This record gives sequence, C-alpha cells and structure tokens, in this order.
Amino acid sequence: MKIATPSKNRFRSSIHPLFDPRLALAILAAFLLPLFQALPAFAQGRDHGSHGGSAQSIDHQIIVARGTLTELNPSEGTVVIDHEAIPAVGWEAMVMPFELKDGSLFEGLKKGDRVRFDLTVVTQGDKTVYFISDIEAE
Ligand SMILES: [Cu+2]
Repeated sequence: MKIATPSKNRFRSSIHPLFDPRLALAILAAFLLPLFQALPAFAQGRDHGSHGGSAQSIDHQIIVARGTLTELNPSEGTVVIDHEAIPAVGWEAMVMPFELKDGSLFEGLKKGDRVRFDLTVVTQGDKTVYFISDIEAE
C-alpha cells in the first residue's frame, strides 16, 4: 500500500489541510467546557506552582479577518471562505473551511458575500483550534 508523502513545501500550507471542523468542535468542547467549570475552583486557589500535567494554560484570541464566502454548509455548521492574509496567525490568503460557532450566524449570509469575521483561536499546549465566532456581510 502506498503511503502519501508530504510535499516538500509544507510551511504554512500544512496547517489548513489538516483542519477538520468536526475534530475542531470536539477539541473545542473538550477545552472550553472544563475551563468554564474549573473557573470557580481555580479562583479559590489551587496548588501553587504546579508544573505540567493538567495545569496547561488555555490561550484565547479573537482576530478580525475578511474574505469572500464561497460555500455555506448549514447542516454541517461550516463555511468555506476565500480569506485575505491573516498575519496574526501566519496565514497567507487562501480558500479554507471554517466552523461557525453557532447556526444563527448563517442568517443573512449567501454565497459570494464579502464578509468580515471574528476568527477565534484557542490554544492549549500544542493543540490549536480555529472557529468563527461572528461573521457578517459587508
Ligand atoms: Cu487559511
């Protein structure tokens, strides 16, 4: 059986082909739910100076970006956007799928719209998920 070998030029372009919206959603849920549940406990104070293990910090960032909607898949909760460069995450302009945070975000959008969107980036350890937390035609 032939195993696909990675192409030689895998720099930034290697990020997006690996993006799987369903996986992203699962990871997102795994990140955020425990985070919110843990907040009160955290505020009450945990061991000082715990190293590694479960104490990895979660980083959360929202980046405004723009592009053109090339596909809408409400049943899957995803869109495809031909987006402009997003320097904050090191992405060049490209066409790629995104998960929408919420089905109501599809309202008022149609294929071909120029859109402005909030790209939310959640990072924990070496795992990063991307999703759109707000989007509107402009
Ligand atoms: Cu991209």
